[in-house]
Amino acid sequence: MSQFKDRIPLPPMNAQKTNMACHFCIVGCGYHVYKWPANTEGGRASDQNALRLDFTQQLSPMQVTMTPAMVNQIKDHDGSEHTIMIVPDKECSVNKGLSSTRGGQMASIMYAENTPIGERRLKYPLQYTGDDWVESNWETSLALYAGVTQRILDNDGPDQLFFNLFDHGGAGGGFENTWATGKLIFSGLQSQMVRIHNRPAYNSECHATRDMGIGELNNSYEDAEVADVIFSIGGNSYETQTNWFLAHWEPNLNGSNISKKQAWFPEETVRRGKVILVDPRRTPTVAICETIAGKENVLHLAIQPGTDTALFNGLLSYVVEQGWHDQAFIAAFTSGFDAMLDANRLGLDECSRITGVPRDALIKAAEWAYQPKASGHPPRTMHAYEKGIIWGNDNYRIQSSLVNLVLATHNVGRRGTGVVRMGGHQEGYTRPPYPGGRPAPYIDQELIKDNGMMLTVWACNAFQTTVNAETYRQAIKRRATIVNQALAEARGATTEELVDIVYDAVKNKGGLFIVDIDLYRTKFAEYAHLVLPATHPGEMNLTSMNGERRLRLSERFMDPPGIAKPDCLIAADIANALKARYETAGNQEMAGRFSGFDWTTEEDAFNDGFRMAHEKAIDSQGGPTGHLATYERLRAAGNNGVQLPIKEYRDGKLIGTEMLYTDNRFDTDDGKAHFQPSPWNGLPGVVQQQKETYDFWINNGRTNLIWQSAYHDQHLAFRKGRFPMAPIEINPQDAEALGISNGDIVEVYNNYGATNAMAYLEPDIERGQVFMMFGYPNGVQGDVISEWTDRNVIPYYKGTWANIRRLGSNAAYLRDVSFKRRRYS
Ligand SMILES: Nc1nc2c(c(=O)[nH]1)N[C@H]1C(S)=C(S)[C@@H](COP(=O)(O)OP(=O)(O)OC[C@H]3O[C@@H](n4cnc5c(=O)[nH]c(N)nc54)[C@H](O)[C@@H]3O)O[C@H]1N2
Ligand SMILES: Nc1nc2c(c(=O)[nH]1)N[C@H]1C(S)=C(S)[C@@H](COP(=O)(O)OP(=O)(O)OC[C@H]3O[C@@H](n4cnc5c(=O)[nH]c(N)nc54)[C@H](O)[C@@H]3O)O[C@H]1N2
Ligand code: SF4
Ligand SMILES: [Mo]
Repeated sequence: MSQFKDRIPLPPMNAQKTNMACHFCIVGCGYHVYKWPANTEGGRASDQNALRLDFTQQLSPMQVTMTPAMVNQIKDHDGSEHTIMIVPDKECSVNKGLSSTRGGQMASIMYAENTPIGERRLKYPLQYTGDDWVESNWETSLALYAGVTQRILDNDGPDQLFFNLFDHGGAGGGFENTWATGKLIFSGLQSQMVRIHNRPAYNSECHATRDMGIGELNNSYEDAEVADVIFSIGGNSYETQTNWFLAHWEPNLNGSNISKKQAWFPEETVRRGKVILVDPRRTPTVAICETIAGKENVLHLAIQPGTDTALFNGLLSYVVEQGWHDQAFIAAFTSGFDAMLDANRLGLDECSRITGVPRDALIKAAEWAYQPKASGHPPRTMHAYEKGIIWGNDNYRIQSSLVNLVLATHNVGRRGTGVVRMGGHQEGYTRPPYPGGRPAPYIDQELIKDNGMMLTVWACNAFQTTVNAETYRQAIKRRATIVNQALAEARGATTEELVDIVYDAVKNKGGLFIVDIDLYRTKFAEYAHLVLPATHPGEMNLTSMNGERRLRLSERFMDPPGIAKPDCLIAADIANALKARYETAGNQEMAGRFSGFDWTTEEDAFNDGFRMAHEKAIDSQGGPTGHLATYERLRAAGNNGVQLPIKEYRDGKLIGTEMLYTDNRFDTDDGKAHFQPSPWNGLPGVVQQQKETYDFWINNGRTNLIWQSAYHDQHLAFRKGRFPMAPIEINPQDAEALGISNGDIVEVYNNYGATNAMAYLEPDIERGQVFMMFGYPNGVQGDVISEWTDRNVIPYYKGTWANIRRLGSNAAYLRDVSFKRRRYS
């Protein structure tokens, strides 16, 4: 990390300045990167530093956010040393100068020699010899990759080639990389045996809402500023979409936005925003909302886990009884309302019994969100949902119920409304059509059942993040070992001989040949046979769009470690190696399937993919005008970029779209939005059985300061020190009954597996429920989740019950970790 401990060096006037959209979460906050020679520094006067701020006097509060984590020292390939500073951009409409604990540390996670990150980043391709890792080069590694792939493809067909594959934007994603991998795997190899980074099949998190005609990112962040009510379902947005919450919800909830509302909606009653949060857990977001908005403007519906479908069906039935639905809109622009209502009707008492939400709270929610305002206008209610229902009890059914309620009350296509995912990563999807059907094959289960000969793991890590993870790891490790034994016998083998050896192990002995493409040697990579080093934003140019479809270019500003490459160029290398092999074999037809990868930069992949997407791909969000976006124009558009789809390029500017469906034409064949029957149907059998057998609901998800599987964070003392082991929030009375204190190591176990966690006592957690951080390297929550999925193979990550017992304490955890409450009280 930075050599500067006591002060922060300032960028000189001539520092290089580039744009960067934070590559962690969906929000995609705008940052500026300053880079300058390490032996120079800017001065304190405003005409002596590139920030143009006058540090000779005390700056006003919030004038700039700048911390030591925002600077680092790097070295480029030519040996030149530089200081970098990555600071939030005040002019960016997304974050308005705000950072978060994750994005604010971007400089610290960039590759720098002599840091833990620098030490652990992959620099060269690595090959497993059967019992040891050795460094290799691209030529040898690609020859082996292409050789084994070709052998399997020719003899056994594409369905023996398996992939665990990212499909998002941001780091480990982006339009360049989704396109390149999609072109390789779907057009070239034509394999359907692909799962997405966060679920065990190739499907959509939002099949239901899309089937009903509504894409899941349909408003702007500004709509949250002018909504009458924000209705948040299964999201903990302060911790997970931090600056969407802070820069756009907060001004509405604290009442500072009234004049903006008045200007937007002059005829309507205007009032301070209210928020309804549906979550079985009193989250840090609930707590902070009460502080910002006052308790009287916050309604927390602490439903029983997995009962969201019943909640929405009950609210819908009540709203229709009151006549608060928009009958004109329903008649003109939708279909299927009556049949849906017949199927879903649920009385308030029954709804209250199932969800555990008191009847008067249900009525209050309906009145806030749907009862016409004093001016006679219906309220503008923005519905925002995320993993509490996406990974909830029957994704398809819950989403149908939610969108039914939203459509009936016309809370889409009007400013201040929207029914939107809060989102995970940024988006960056553009790929040729998936060659498989719906439902897609359940890839994890296929691997566990000994199917598949080769598995490529690309920018994801199911060892820590899938369901039924313990069983999954056991199967993969057992099958990897079979290949290891064969590799250990290979001495002096040429590439072709190695291909023979590997092929024999996977064809005749049940082995699995594994390749991992990542930034680090992850838990999964430990069981791979080939590990390829990738680059991430900053080391490559990358485009992604955020949760309001805002497309930006994050510019390359430094060299990658060693000989690491952008994922899109790794995909191109693989395709080109296969093409050459088929040409040598005289098979022009197969060679043709791997042509069109003669790229030298990531911009080539962008131009081939995103810009041409209207001809080649599905679901690119670029629309027929995607070709208007060029790197040059995006660079000029800076951190505000352009909201997709692009309408036109005029006067040197890309003109985008703020809100979808304002014309009430939806994404269906007939242009109408389709209601869908989705009656309440209880918990899935396997889950219900767990619930009856074990004492605790093992709720799980994220905390503010850890990003995903902690692939960077585990190397940073500040983060790992905060959580040496996955924390599990538990009610103090439950803890007492089990003899558990803060910091104790506990075992969480059930009929699927067992894992450890670090107890964190929290009075806001209900008795009989706990909340465990998911995906952590030390304590994998997925070990205790069942393999149950909905009809589209979407898992129920949030739905598992288990027992908990105290193992003991670790003196260092007790000494070093703070157990201060993480909620405002
Ligand atoms: N129990 C439980 N499980 C869950 C969830 C849950 O809520 N509960 N949530 C699910 C969700 S929503 C998600 S998104 C998944 C996350 O699951 P994963 O996607 O498996 O986890 P990540 O940590 O995001 O994995 C990213 C990997 O890519 C690498 N990487 C980063 N940038 C790059 C790059 O530019 N190129 C390459 N090649 N590699 C890169 C990182 O080092 C890391 O190893 O977990 C899912 N699993
Ligand atoms: N700090 C941080 N931010 C992140 C990430 C990260 O790793 N760290 N990851 C990013 C990614 S990839 C994603 S997908 C998003 C996820 O963002 P979120 O969905 O906000 O995060 P989660 O913690 O997975 O789950 C949200 C809530 O679902 C609740 N929940 C559980 N069961 C139910 C239920 O039955 N019904 C309802 N209504 N709620 C339920 C949980 O109590 C939890 O508070 O976060 C993104 N942002
Ligand atoms: S809110 Fe998300 S995008 Fe913004 S700085 Fe934080 S992690 Fe990055
Ligand atoms: Mo996610």
